[in-house]
Amino acid sequence: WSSLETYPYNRYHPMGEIYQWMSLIREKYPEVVTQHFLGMTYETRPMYYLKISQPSNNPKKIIWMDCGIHAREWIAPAFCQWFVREILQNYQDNSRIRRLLKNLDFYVLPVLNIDGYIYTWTTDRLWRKSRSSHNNGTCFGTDLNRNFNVSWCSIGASKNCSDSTFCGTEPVSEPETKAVSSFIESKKEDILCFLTIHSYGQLILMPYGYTRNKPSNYKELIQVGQKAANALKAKHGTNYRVGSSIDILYATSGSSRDWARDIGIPFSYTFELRDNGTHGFVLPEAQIQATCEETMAAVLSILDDVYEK
Ligand code: ING
Ligand code: ZN
Repeated sequence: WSSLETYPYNRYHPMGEIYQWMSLIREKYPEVVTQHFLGMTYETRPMYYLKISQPSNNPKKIIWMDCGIHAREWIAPAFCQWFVREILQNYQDNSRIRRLLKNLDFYVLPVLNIDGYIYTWTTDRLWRKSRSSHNNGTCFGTDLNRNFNVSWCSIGASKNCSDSTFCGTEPVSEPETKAVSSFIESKKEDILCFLTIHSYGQLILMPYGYTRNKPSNYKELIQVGQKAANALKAKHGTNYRVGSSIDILYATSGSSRDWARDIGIPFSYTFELRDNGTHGFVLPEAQIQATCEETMAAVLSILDDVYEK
């Protein structure tokens, strides 16, 4: 590929290409897209998010979406890119997307765990964590989705740095989680919905993972999530389950989704995209398009709903 027009959204891309893609997107749509620095990774790579926003006089609520907090879940960054393209290609002609963009700003972080993502391309396809060094360089990586400051390392996480769910040395010990936390914290009054994209398992997960207590708007979260799963299934027949993390997956602490809900962001969901385990994290490129199409339907359903409420 040599330009945005030929960028293959149905392929996985190494990090260098995703950086280039972000520049091309911002250059092609300067009236609605800006690129912003969020922070540096452990290995000192810059983290950028894209802000998609139309100029307007009325104050707008924010939708946050991050992808690739876990390195090996390649379909997640592919979906963040797909989502950005769909919004930008359609906001002028498609009345549904036009209305969303009139009332909401989208903040998209295409790859949260950049160091880990690169490591899955160069060295170990199934790496999950970041790449920070621990115990005098004897073990590497923190599970960034166990490192947020919510019931930190109480359950479903490990204090042993060689484990794949190592929670870090203290809450928000990692530069990547610091960057995301402080940004979200600074905007939390305006953030309506927090979406974090993973694979695999075909699930829409709501808070909480660390307790069986339910968030105050549990019923509404379930309704909105179930409707999204129905919209998803209508595309290609893929079945998703909807529920609290601890009820339908497993107990976890220190996740970004639970943290976002507990600092007051009303709608907070984790998506676990395809598949159900046949290919697992190594989802074939041939499934990128269908996965992104159906996920787009689910996300748009959530956005329509949360905007109404
Ligand atoms: N699963 C998620 C994990 O971090 C999850 C599930 C997400 C649990 C968010 C709690 C909160 O373990 C994968 N596949 O990473
Ligand atoms: Zn994950």
